[in-house]
Amino acid sequence: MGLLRGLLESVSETLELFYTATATLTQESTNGLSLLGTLLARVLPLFLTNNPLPDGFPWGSLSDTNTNPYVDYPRTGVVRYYDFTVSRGIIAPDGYQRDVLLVNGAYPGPLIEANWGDTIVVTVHNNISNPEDGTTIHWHGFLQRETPWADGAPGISQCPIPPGSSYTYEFVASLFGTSWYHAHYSAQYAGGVVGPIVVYGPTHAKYDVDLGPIMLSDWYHREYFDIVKELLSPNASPRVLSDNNLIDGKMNFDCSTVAPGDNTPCTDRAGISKFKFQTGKTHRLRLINSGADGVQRFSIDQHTLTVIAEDFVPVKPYNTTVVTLGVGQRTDVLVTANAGPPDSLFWMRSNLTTCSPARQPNALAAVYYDKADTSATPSSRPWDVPDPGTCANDPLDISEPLYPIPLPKPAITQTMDIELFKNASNVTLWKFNGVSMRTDYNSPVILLANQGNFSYPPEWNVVNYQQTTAIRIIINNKGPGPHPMHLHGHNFYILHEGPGEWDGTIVRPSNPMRRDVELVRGNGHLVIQFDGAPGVWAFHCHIAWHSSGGFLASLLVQPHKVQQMHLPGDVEQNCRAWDLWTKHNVVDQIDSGT
Ligand SMILES: *[C@@H]1O[C@H](CO)[C@@H](O)[C@H](O)[C@H]1NC(C)=O
Ligand SMILES: *[C@@H]1O[C@H](CO)[C@@H](O)[C@H](O)[C@H]1NC(C)=O
Ligand SMILES: *[C@@H]1O[C@H](CO)[C@@H](O)[C@H](O)[C@H]1NC(C)=O
Ligand SMILES: *[C@@H]1O[C@H](CO)[C@@H](O)[C@H](O)[C@H]1NC(C)=O
Ligand SMILES: *[C@@H]1O[C@H](CO)[C@@H](O)[C@H](O)[C@H]1NC(C)=O
Ligand SMILES: *[C@@H]1O[C@H](CO)[C@@H](O)[C@H](O)[C@H]1NC(C)=O
Ligand SMILES: [Cu+2]
Repeated sequence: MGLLRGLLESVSETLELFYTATATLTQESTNGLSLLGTLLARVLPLFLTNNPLPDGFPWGSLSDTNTNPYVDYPRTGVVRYYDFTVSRGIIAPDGYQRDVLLVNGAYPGPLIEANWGDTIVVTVHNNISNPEDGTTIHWHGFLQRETPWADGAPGISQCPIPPGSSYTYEFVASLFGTSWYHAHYSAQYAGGVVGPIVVYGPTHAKYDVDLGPIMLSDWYHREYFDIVKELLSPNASPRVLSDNNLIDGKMNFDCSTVAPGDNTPCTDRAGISKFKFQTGKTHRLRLINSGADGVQRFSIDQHTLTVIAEDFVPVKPYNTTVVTLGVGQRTDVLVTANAGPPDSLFWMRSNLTTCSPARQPNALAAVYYDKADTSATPSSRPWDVPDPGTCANDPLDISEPLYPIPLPKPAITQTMDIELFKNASNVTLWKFNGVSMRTDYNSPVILLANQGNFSYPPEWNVVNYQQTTAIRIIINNKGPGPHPMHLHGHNFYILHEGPGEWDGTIVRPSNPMRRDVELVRGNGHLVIQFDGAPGVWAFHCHIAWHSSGGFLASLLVQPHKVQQMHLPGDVEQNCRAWDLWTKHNVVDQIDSGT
């Protein structure tokens, strides 16, 4: 009896630690220079006004219903410049102190903003020292038409940026909506190199307040390098447990659960994210799963979510109480603050699903209406929507792109299997399309293709489609876990997703859903198709640990056109700098490299 009472007391004590809105740490000690998730975070505008295009919106009469964004976008001629420095730092996002990697001293990193059709230029300085390491940054979801070398995948579209060196990425924001950037070098982004991107564009859906990015991320107390090293050691378990779950980089942690002997500084009630809602008004929330592994289920107590975009694709609005996001996916939702009087406050929640190995799966943030006391702790009840346990995305037939595009006839249909295996040294790795990928940082495929060299070592896992552009891929997942499949440089059509083998059914062929990431469930299939653009495009599982374990293919599309491209001199110059650095330093490439 006494034991039971003790247990119950410890459970309610734990709940109190999580469910508290009073922070004990400063924002700087939890998140460096980031203000996301604080009451000081900027509310975003409807578009950036320093734009020379005349009258009204910068995109003129182009809209999200009348324009095929893969063909047409405004050529604004405006360039948005950013300067990023990637450095080591020490922060405690959930109270447990960690060595991390920061962009401009912030976790999450600074917001990139542009209008639809602007050009984004980011100069990245690699200031990683003690120890030094390479880096690259990928601009998730951008099409990189005519600029495939700006895609940020090491060994595929560029050499890593050596320590002490800089590299400038330049690309057009030809799609609009919500996205993010992250390091693509090893599993480095799990160490903190992530940040949000907003491309302002037309929207048929009306809202009053743009609350900006809400980044949902599982969080690990160990450094990414140590996790990968352990994962890729002989006879290791392929499961990696996350320690916590964050909203805009913040959450509380129960420090009494830290392993005995671990003397890392840890503080209870570090502080959760807080958001202000204007009573009666409609807010746009830009949800981004920027985690390393976990599938998120997002909700706000007593509020309906109206989904208006998924990834960079505006969709016909639909209402729901919970949205599911695999790693890399974005969902833009509208929320009206009409669930109570002006002094109301509610919990925002993001739960990792049952298929995401987690010690503490439930992230919390507080939502305050105008007149609510922002130091108070909400006591609202969650929606009663049990996790269906499929670890799949929400059903395909509920999301329909606003701008309809019928599915073209495929010129090729290919099957790619996902398999786990042990190599000759007993290391558990992934095979995708029969190969476990390992990149060569010093020889990016795009440079070789540009020089007319199309023969590569098998472990680079390059698939050359020659002249073919209408490419259909049937992905068969032979294992029990889900994988968020991400294709660089494209929004693919999603034909079907489900358990077992594909039966040939296509969901809404007149206008299939399009995205840049979609989950394939355990022991299931995912069928996609895309209109291939010239370039070399990584196609991989977005779970950082799986990609490290070789789960990546490089799709070489229209190689003859890649050969004719005029690559900027910086691409080769950066490879010379990387070659030089690797002559004097040992690159400890413990994984696939991506
Ligand atoms: C470079 O990194 C060091 C820490 O390793 C930091 O002290 C310094 O401020 C960083 N420089 C810049 C320009 O961010
Ligand atoms: C969604 O719900 C809101 C009320 O919260 C309602 O006004 C709106 O019409 C609904 N939209 C759709 C597409 O059902
Ligand atoms: C999230 O987790 C909380 C706590 O376990 C639970 O009460 C709630 O129903 C969950 N919400 C969703 C949408 O799964
Ligand atoms: C097995 O994989 C590990 C990790 O990639 C690698 O270091 C090792 O060399 C591989 N063993 C063999 C025999 O290929
Ligand atoms: C691999 O593991 C098996 C079983 O644990 C063991 O018998 C074998 O010696 C190991 N091989 C290597 C190369 O480590
Ligand atoms: C093409 O590149 C590969 C990988 O670097 C190299 O092994 C091969 O020799 C090259 N082929 C030619 C014809 O240069
Ligand atoms: Cu995976």
